[in-house]
Formats: sequence, structure tokens, C-alpha cells
Amino acid sequence: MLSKTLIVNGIARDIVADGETTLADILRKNLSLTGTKVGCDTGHCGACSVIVDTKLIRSCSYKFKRLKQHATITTIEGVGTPDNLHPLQLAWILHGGAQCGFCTPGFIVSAKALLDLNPNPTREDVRDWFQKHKNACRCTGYKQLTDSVMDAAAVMRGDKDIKTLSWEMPEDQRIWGTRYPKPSAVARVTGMTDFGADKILKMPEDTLHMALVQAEVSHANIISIDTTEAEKMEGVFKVVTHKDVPGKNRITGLITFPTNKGDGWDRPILCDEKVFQYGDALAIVCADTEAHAKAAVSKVKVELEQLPEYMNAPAAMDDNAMEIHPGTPNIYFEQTVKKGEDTQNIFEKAPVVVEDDFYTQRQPHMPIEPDVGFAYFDDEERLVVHSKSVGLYLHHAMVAPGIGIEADKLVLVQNPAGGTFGYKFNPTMEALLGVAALATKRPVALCYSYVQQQIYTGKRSPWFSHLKLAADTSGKLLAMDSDWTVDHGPYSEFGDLLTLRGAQFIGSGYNIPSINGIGRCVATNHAWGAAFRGFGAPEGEFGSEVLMDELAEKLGMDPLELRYANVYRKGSTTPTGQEPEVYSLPEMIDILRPIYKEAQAKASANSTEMVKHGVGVSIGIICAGLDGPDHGSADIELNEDNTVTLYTTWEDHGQGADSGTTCTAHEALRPLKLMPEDIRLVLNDTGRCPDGGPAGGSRSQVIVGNAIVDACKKLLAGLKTDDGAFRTYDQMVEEGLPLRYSGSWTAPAEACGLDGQGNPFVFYMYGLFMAEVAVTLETGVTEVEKMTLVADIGTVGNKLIVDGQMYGGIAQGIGMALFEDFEDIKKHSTMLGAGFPYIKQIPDDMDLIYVETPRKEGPFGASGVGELPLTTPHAAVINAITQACGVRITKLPARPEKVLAALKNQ
Ligand code: MCN
Ligand code: FES
Ligand code: FES
Repeated sequence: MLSKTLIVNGIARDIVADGETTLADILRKNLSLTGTKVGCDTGHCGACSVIVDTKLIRSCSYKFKRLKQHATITTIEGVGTPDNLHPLQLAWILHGGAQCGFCTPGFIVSAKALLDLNPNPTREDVRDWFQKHKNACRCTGYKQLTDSVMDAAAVMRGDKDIKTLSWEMPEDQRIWGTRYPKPSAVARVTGMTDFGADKILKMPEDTLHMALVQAEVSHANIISIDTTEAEKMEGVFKVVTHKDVPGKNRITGLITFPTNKGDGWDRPILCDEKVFQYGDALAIVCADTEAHAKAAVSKVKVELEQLPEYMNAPAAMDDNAMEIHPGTPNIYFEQTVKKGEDTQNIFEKAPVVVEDDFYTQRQPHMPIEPDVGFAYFDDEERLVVHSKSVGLYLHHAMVAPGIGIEADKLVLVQNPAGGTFGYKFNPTMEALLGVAALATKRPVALCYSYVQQQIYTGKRSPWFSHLKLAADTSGKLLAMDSDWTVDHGPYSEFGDLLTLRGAQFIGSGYNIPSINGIGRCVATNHAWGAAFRGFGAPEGEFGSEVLMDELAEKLGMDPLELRYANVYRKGSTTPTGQEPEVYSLPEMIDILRPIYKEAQAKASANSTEMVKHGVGVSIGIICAGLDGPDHGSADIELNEDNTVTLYTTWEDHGQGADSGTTCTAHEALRPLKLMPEDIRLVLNDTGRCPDGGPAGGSRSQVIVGNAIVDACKKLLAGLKTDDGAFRTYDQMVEEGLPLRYSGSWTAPAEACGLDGQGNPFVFYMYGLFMAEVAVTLETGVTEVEKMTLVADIGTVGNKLIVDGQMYGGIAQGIGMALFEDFEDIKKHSTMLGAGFPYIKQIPDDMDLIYVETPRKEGPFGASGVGELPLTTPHAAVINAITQACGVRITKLPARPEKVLAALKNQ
């Protein structure tokens, strides 16, 4: 043990600790300074950045023994406080820099270290600094962070007034449609938001810490699991196996498709008979400390009989492959799409036909915060599970029977989440926490390491597609044939729904009169398929958007003009035969055209023998809402002080559920003249909130938003007196009137039939992407220099939030185009290995242009936004590479070696 005095945020603190303890642990555990977050824990993300003396360091990789006596340490708590915010924190709020906010303390401390050294940095200096110090953000696309540093620096130099970093209530007292910061912004920029791991540090002393015994093979029969030795290890309370699970020990995928050949009960909570994928949980060690739990993991003896591993769909589809789930064929779901006439005749006669194969990869979500959760029994003997779930009621139904608990005895609560991007649309550790708490009757907690985050949470399912387009000589599309295969890993949940997306979105944006296609969902032994922002659109539309460019080339047409000739106009229908709710694409192309021409001229002027520049475009479309009559509920209650409380589940990934709920309710309750802070939020707790539904499918603003509007209308009607005034709380009580009102909304839509035809969604979002790239011929390296997005998401509710959604989604699309993958289980199990895009991989130059076509059914005209920016930016990048240097990469990601190989084959 070592004893040292450290000067932490200006105060001398005496610390006694093991020399091997990391500084992050000293700060978080010994000093309770939980503003410093730990993400990757391996030096790759910068979430844990603090300043030691004058140097910026990553505290997760810095040992206590390295610190000098009286070393000075600055953490986020020392930068500024809620009532005395630093200019950097103010700027972060003003620019919407904290989405989930998990990276935020690290970034702000890092920016402070930069400004201490260089008070007058250029944007490039800022970007170089964050790159060098590995400050990683998965939400924002970085632009708003650079904006924040530049503005804060100007204020700190005295070049700008501090007032330029403040925000006020607009004069008309309306925050809908403005850039009003989200309610949780101050907590996020000061490091005061308690994420799951922070809450665990504050749990009762008798909390047991869990460590998982996980499979290190991808497919095996289990012969035995022996926990005897592990149970004897220091601090171990119990080792939980499948034998301790009172329920069905399966997570159900809630299958609603009658044509699914499986029953949806295929995912074990704790493996009993078989291992289906690398990382599958075999046992849980529950001990007094995390270190003791982890130490006992290797003492659990597991005997396995290895089976052939089918690591991709073609392998699992082979005639000789065994059934991964005995009794269910590996191809367990098929979806067709049949629109218009028989396409075979059309293809035979069509003057122009193009076809190609496409592959989109197993993209990892890579939130900065790894998965985390805890569980306990409350005073009503209910099992309460806290996690990053973005589908609380959905997950409740998926895990309760498997755990073996009555539905009314299980409560699910969402912790503030450090980004999910969809992986938490699927349950991860909820059932593990539940069975451990049941088996031990103690509070339990589980923090995944970053490797566990990578190997044992779901990934974007790879798609193998073959697409074919027919057109006349003027470029008018005549027909499309589509064939797509979804590699969904071993667990079926939402695999059928994802496969249906192929029918709905391949070729969307264009009026294609006849379509014939079939898609299939395949069980494999690679990482299980989870929802990922875009859910089927980035996978399906990638092929059709690249093939449109191939068609343009064959026709000798400009790719933008080919699109213009075919996009939805009155009389057009979507691939499911639905009439779009708005027809904004021609206008969007008209807006982009001059910008596109200018970019093309610039690209050809800048191209040299060594570096080729190119411009690519793509159209991206996706639904806002889940298939068919998507439904949500919300309650609003008048409080004693005449403020209101809003109750619903609008789960927060980081996208800003607090902003969405507040802005929507504030607008709906304008007659009451409330301030935003008069709207209190009770969100995301199945014990206290009605079911708003999951925060997936970019549905919350439209579906939950409409439910909130409905509840608010009812409250207003309840408060209104005959002479048009509004009653106070006291008057309501006096008159015995209800104080709490329930609202709901159901989308007037019908799910698609077996032929993939129908009107499945009320709302869509429309995007037109343009990428400007530079390809270095010698290395094959592609740099995205600029992205432009023209978008129609209906009326914009909060511009700050919506801009942030766009930048962040585009950045993930660039990652998908060029860097990211989770194929090699070992190599891709870290952020660096999996190709996480840092600031220099994302252009600082990103332009957003909104075409606001109000939606008739939307709350105040809004459609959704969250997933639009990740529909097809990758296709625009890939098309730009082709325009730059002539090679066409159809299998993602387009890493330099792939581009180089294609260049050599030219
Ligand atoms: N909004 C708005 N005006 C509109 C539409 C939406 O101001 N016309 C605002 C909403 O109030 C909300 C945000 O934009 O704050 C996103 O709204 P919406 O499109 O309804 O999406 P959800 O709230 O349902 O969020 C889910 C969506 C999905 S499906 C994924 S995945 C996703 C995403 O949003 N994951 C994210 N955005 C993310 N952003 C961050 N930072 N982290 C994630 O994990
Ligand atoms: Fe320390 Fe990621 S760099 S937590
Ligand atoms: Fe940066 Fe979420 S705000 S990771």
C-alpha cells in the first residue's frame, strides 16, 4: 500500500491505496469523484481524461504509484460546477455537445488542457489535439465539439462576451422549433449524471458483484459445469448456473410472424445444453467484490464437446450444415416482395439491365459506455432491474418467463445510458441480473468490460444481397429483382422483422412499378444480431443506392439526374405499394443540384496524379415508427405547486428523450404559460410510467409525442373553467376533479402481408446525402472531406438536438463505409481493433439543409429523425470513391487494402 497526498481540484487529499490502483479508481472509488467516466478501460476512448500537473492523461491507464507526492489533479468537478459553469461547459450546452454525455467530462477536461497550453487554437489544432489524446465520441460526429472549443476559447481570450454562451427563453415563450438546450445538459457537462457504473458505486454494502463465465468457442454441446472449486474462492457467495434458474431459462423473441419456423425461445439466459456463440454465458460468479468474482471465473470447470462453427450465412446455409437449434432449420424465416407485374418478362425485354452483389458488415455499435446494470428487491418484494434498456416494457415481456418471475413482481428501469445506437433494443444483461438476484436474494451488479461489450452484445446483422435493376433508355426504372440474406447470429429475436425491412426498403425512394424479391433470415454462430440504428435501411439501401450509380454509368447519365428522374412524385408508390405521405425528394434534389455541381467542379480541379477527388450521392429513406398500429401512452399530472409531471417510457439512448418530452409537452401546454422546468419528468420505469413503447424505429417523437399531446389536451380540458380560465391545483382538489390524465396514440397503419405489400408506416424520413472524398492512389486510403445532407423530417422540434442526430449518424455511416467491423472475434474486440472513427476520420465540414414538410399526423408536424442520418451516407461515400478513382467497392468496409487491391485490378 502507498500513502500520498494529492492536490485534487485545489484541495489536498490524503490517499492510501495499492500502488497498482488506477488513478480512475482512486478518483471514482476513493474520492467519489464519479464525474470521471471509465469507458474502454484500455486507453482507447479518453472518457477518463484528467489533468495531472499540466499534462492530460487517461486515468484508466495511469497507476497510483506513478503519481508524485502533491501532484495536482484536475477533474471535471474542478473545471466548473452547475452554478459556476466554465465557458467550455457553457459552450458544450449551447452547441448540443453532450448527447449521451458519457464522453463529455473527458472531452471538456481535454479541451481545458489544450486551452491552458494554447489559448488561440485553430479548428485543426483542436481536432489534432482530440485525435492525439484519443478522445472518442460515438454520438456527435465531433463538429459541435470543435464548435464548442472555438467559442469557449474566444470567450476566454476576451474576444467574445460570455453572454454569447448563454441561452434564454424565446420572447414568444415557445421552445418547440428552437435550439433550447435539453434539461439534463448541465448535469451532463459537469459529470454529475450518474450512469450505471456510478450508481453501482453508491449501492448498499451487501451488494454482490457478478462476473460471467463465458464460452470461448462458438458452437458446442455442454457436457458438464463444475462450480465446486470456484465456490470455495475468497469472497465468493454463490456461483449461479442454469440449474438455479426457476423459469424457462430462455429469452423470448416474441415472434409474431406465423411463417417463422422457430418458436422464438432460442436464447438461453445461462447455457444449459449448448453453446451457440463465442461469449455465451455459462455461469455467474457472485462475490463480495468485482475482483473476487473475476478471480473465481477461471475456477469454474466447463466440459464441452465442440461442434462445427458456422461463422457466416453461406456456411450455415450449406446443405451439410447441422441445425444450430436442433429442430429448427438454419434458414428459419423467408420474406417475399411482389409488386406490380412479373419482373421476368420485363427484364427479358428491358433495354438496360444492371446487377451486382453487395455485402454490409457486422457493424459493432461501440458506445463509449460498456453495458452495465444492477438489480435488487424493493420493499414490495418486487425484483427491480436497472439497465441500459431502450425497450423497457418490451424487455419485461421478453425476460420475465425465462427468469421465472410473475410479471407484476418485475420492474425494469433505465439508467442514463452512455449511447446504445440500438444494441439495447435487445435485452443484454437484464435476465442475468434477474436470475442472480433471485438466486442470491441480494442486490447484484454487473459491469461489462469493453471486450465483453464487443463479444457479448448484439451486432448489426451482415447482409448478402444480389440486386438487379431494369430501366428504359431514358433512365426510367421498370423493375427490380432483389435477393437478400440476413446473417442474424444464433438468436432469432427481431430477425424476421429485420428481414422484412429488405422488402420495405431495398429500392426505396424510387417509383419502381414492378418488384420481385425474396429475403431470408439465417441462424449462424457469430455474434447475435441486434437492432442497429437504421435497422435494415443501411443494409438494404446500400445495394440499391450503389446499383443506381452503376445504372447511371451504363446509361451515361449523371447519378443525381438518374435519381431525379425516378424519385417519388404524386402517383408513385413505395416498394410496399404505399403512397408516400409527402413528396419532397424532387425539391431536395433541386436544392442540392447547384451545390453538387460546384463540388464536382472542385473535385476535378483538385485531383492530381496521386490523389483523386470525387463526389457521390445517395438517397436514404426510413420509417419513423414500428410496423402497423404502433401505439404509445403517456400520463400528465398537475402538481401541488401548479407545475406538471409527465410519465412515460421514452427511453434515452443519448438522443435527448428529456428534450423531446419537454419540448412536446411545453408546446401542447402553451395556454398554461409554463416554463420548461415546470414540466417534471418521470421517465423510463415500468413501476411508475405507462408504456410509451421502446425507443426504436425513431418512433418516440411521433408516437410517444402524439400520446403526450393527447394527455396534455385532456389535462387542459380538465383544467378549463366555463369562462375559459384554468383552475389551479387547489381548485381542482376542491372540486374533486382528477389531477392525472392519460393520453395515447395509435398509428393508423397496417403491417405488410406475406407479399411484402401494405401501408406499414404513417411516417417516413427522407434524406439526400452527398459525400466528397479524396482517395490516395498509393495507399488506397479514403478521406471523407465533406458531407452534405438535405433532409425532410417534417417540422424540426429542437434544432440543436436534430443537428446533433444528423452529424452523429453521418459519422457512423462513414465508419460503416470505411472502417468498422466485428468479424474477427479477437482482433475486433477493442475499439481500436474494430475501427472506431476518431475525430480526424470524420470531416469537420458537414452541411445540413432542412426541407420542413409538416406531417399531417405528426405532433406539430414532426416526423422522426434518429435513424435517417444512418440510412445511406456509406453509399454516398462508396459512390464518391468510384467517381474519384473508378473502383467500386460493393463489400464493406472499404478499408485501404480493399481499395488498393481494386485499384491494382483496374
Ligand atoms: N426530434 C426533433 N424533431 C423531430 C424529430 C425528433 O426535435 N422532428 C428529436 C426528439 O425529440 C428526440 C430526437 O430528436 O430528442 C430523436 O427523436 P426520434 O427520431 O423520435 O428518435 P427516438 O427518440 O425514438 O430515439 C431513437 C433513435 C434510434 S432508433 C437510435 S438507434 C438512436 C437515435 O435515435 N440511438 C442513439 N439517436 C441516438 N443518439 C445518440 N446520441 N445515441 C444513441 O444511442
Ligand atoms: Fe480510459 Fe477509455 S481511455 S476509459
Ligand atoms: Fe459523446 Fe455520447 S456524447 S459518446
